[in-house]
Amino acid sequence: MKCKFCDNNAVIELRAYNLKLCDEHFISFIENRVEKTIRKYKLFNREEKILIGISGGKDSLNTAYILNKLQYNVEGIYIDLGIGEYSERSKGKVLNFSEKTGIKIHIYNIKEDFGMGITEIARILHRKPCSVCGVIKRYILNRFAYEHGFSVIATGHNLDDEVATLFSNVLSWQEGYLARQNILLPQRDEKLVKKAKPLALISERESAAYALLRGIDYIKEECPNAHGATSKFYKHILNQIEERAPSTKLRFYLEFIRRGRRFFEQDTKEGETQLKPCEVCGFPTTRKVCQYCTIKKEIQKRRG
Ligand code: Q46
Ligand code: ZN
Ligand code: ZN
Repeated sequence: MKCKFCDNNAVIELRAYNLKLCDEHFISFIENRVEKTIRKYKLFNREEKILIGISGGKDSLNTAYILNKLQYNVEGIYIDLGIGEYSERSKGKVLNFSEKTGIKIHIYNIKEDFGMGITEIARILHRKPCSVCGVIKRYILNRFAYEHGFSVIATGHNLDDEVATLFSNVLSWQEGYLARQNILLPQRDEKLVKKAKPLALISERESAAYALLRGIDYIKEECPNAHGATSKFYKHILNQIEERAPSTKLRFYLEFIRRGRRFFEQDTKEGETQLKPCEVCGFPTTRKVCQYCTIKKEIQKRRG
């Protein structure tokens, strides 16, 4: 199997693009695709300060690596969720990556805010860890970015993540979520930093191959709270469809972004809930007190 562009042996076949590529051409294919995504969807420019949410997994480390390589102005933030050994190991990978690449990565420990990790917070509040975790991570990313002068937050969401979310939202016609799903989430409030997904058109498999070829050492195990996530089941089904009909995932997602999304956007625009400052922290929310402050208050009350 020869590379489409040179005489070297191909190391990967990308059926969605009908391409077989050697390692060098695969690496430049991925980097060009990310650069094109950034330009086409106007995610950010080289003057902007970009904060990358880094978990220690392949996608977020790849995002940092690629953006840095493309000479964007990036720093990362690792949020230590206090999930036992999993957090310890992922933090180790992140520190290692930072040392090797010279990319600055801030470490934020949620224990400083709550006195405990995610699993314990969820147990005390009788909530699912991932729902509490999502609220806390989103809040910290935004507040940190805002307070440190970043104009954009980049996350490592890949094509498979995006397609699984889209599939799930379509199955139950979640109009509000469909209206908000995009590669760029613009700034809706002075204190709400815009969010971008530069890897949105890179599949999970492509991302794993890129990390491998670039020698990026990432955490392979999953968070212990991720077990049984519906998104995993959807990804599995979508991969079966992709196996039979290559490029279905990409088409489903891109056609939604190009053509489908706007219909949901129009429907929800008028009824869009107004953001107002949280009475406790001042960051925008649709409630009187934001979810983050509510969780914090509840935890403080239970701890006495
Ligand atoms: S870290 Fe947090 Fe994930 Fe773990 S608790 Fe759930 S949301 S699974 S990306
Ligand atoms: Zn080649
Ligand atoms: Zn608040």
